[in-house]
Amino acid sequence: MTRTLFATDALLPGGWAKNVLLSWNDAGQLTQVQSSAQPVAGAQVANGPVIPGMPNLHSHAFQRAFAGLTEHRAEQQDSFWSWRTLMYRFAARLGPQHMEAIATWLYAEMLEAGYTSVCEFQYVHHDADGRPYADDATLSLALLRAAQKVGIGFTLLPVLYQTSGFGGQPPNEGQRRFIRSTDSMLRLLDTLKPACDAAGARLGLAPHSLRAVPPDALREAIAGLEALDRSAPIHIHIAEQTKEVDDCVAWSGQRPVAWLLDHAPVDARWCLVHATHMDAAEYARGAKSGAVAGLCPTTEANLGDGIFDFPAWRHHGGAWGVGSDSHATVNAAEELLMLEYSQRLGKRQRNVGASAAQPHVATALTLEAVRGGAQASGRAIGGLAAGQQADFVVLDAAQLALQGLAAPDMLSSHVFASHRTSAIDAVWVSGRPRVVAGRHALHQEAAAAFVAARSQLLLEN
Ligand code: NGQ
Ligand code: ZN
Repeated sequence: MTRTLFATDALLPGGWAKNVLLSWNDAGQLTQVQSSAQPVAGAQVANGPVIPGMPNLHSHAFQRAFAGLTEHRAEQQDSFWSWRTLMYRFAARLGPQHMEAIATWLYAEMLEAGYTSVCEFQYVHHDADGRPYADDATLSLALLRAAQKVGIGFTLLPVLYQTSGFGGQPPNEGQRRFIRSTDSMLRLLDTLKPACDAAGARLGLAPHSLRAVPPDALREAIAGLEALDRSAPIHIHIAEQTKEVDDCVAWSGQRPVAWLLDHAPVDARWCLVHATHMDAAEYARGAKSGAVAGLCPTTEANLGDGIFDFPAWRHHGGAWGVGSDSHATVNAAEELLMLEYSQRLGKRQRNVGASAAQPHVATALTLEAVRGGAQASGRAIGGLAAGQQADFVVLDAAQLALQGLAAPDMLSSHVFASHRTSAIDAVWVSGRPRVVAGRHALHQEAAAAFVAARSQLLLEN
């Protein structure tokens, strides 16, 4: 097996470097990243610039199968909440085989689109009637198997979900498959830990939102997780919709991010997914907590959530990364594009995402999103440096949008001026090529199984 790759250009944590030799060990961990190197006889040579693989920090895999199917008027004024009603209807019919087929295709798509790992925020736990499966871990294990089959890095975040609104409102019918006690969640984590360890996956916990998890349960679940793994990742949906901010204020007198910072041990283990609606104090305190802001730009646009104030978060040194969430779009470059464009539209400026260190927007955003995504994943996938996993993407220097350009402009063209995945040549995870000439080995069979699963789910509608 090849354990070296030579690249004329590579994006290292400190910026672009020339003539880089990447070396890794049998475990898929980078052992050396040497710039200004000589091509080694026998080393494979990359077909274009090498960039770090992007961690996808937020996914609900099953939602891929109804992407595109809610883009029609269902109510006088559609919203996140009317979308959610349709999503619940779809989730109600899902079986373990559907889950595995959908996730297998989705994860192959992610690899082809520049993601090398994914955090799965997994909340459909029970059967269609809301009863636990004979093996309570059935649906989580289906996702883990899908990830292993296609070779994407994995962080499993089983979701705690107990109430339908602030102040302990009972769950509704559409939520029956999600609900579990704190004790049963801790038992599920115990069951999943050895399976995740054996698969090289990380196990964390996701309290769904402050709407869905009362304060006592939040405290007990985190204590239980800490007993299992003191540094495990903790993800939560926090302030996506203005209605949830208003409801939180009515319940507690505080906005959700402020409430969380005052009542939970928020630190670098945490990922605040959709921290969309914060006031100035929340931007400052949230960023300084060390938590990662989990941005899902295309989903947030698709659902009409609002615009995150990216410069404010960065001004306070906040970590951030991207997720594809509902998977209306599955493409790492496109999330960066949408993030940048939302800022341009909101602020009437250009190149908002550039930084003092990196004037090229795509370069700056890629490096920061990889770093934050790795932190949120709880795995050593933070870029092209010794000790990190050998997860990287080779751009296709022969692609029309890239031909003849300097490396930073090639990445800019990949993000801003190509037909999305078409500029990706190869994707490596843990030192193994999973995508070659733009294609995953399981592309065809996984796509066919996905379409069959989706057709079956739609028939049962
Ligand atoms: C989810 N998705 O859990 O899939 C949520 C919708 C909710 C997003 N927040 C459900 N985008 O938040 O209640
Ligand atoms: Zn989500």
